[in-house]
Amino acid sequence: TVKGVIFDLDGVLTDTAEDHYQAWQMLADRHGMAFDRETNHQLKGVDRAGSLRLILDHAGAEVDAATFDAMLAEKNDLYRARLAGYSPANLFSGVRDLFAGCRAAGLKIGLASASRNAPDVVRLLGIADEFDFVADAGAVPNAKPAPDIFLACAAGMGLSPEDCIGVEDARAGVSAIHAAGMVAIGIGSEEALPDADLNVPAIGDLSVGRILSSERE
Ligand code: B16
Ligand code: MG
Repeated sequence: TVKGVIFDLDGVLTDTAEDHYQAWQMLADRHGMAFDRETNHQLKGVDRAGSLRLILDHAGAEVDAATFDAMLAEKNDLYRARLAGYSPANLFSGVRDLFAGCRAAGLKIGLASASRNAPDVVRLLGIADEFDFVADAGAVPNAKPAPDIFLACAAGMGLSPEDCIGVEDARAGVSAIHAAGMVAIGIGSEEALPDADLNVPAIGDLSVGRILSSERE
């Protein structure tokens, strides 16, 4: 039986995925590294250091540890500058209704974002109080596609993983949900997220009814 729904943040509840991309693109341009939107797909759901490693690999660049850390800080500054303009208007349409539906059905709501900035983002979106538990990306040993953050979120809500459903927009995230033993709902086409148990084009297309029936599909 479904008792909780665990949401990813970037690309699921709001369009920060685009801001992450723009910040990485600016960093890559500044440092003369080849990078584009296509390559960016591999970064979705991947944590900050993992993303930079992929970008450096793709560009065939190598940097020392100090430069690596400086680049991480530089990207985060670029990203946070974009967040400064965020407000509740940046919440994807349908999220509030979906959360209300989850509550009415007695389901708990959790957040499992790889982003260290997630607590700030949900505050800016005006939904910080909607969550029964917000998992801390900095406190789990292994990033997505490892199951750690989804398991930590289920535990934080006092639920067993098999009673939770995960909602993700990234392949690494869908893998993490499955590794945690949960049903995975993919926000995106079957082509983009072939491993999801149910695909919906956008969060606004998801209802509590579909969440509850996804378990039986
Ligand atoms: P930060 P999610 C992920 O968030 C993003 O998809 C990914 O692009 C980003 O690099 C990662 O968070 C780390 O974010 O640099 O803010 O710690 O999709 O898991 O909500
Ligand atoms: Mg995401």
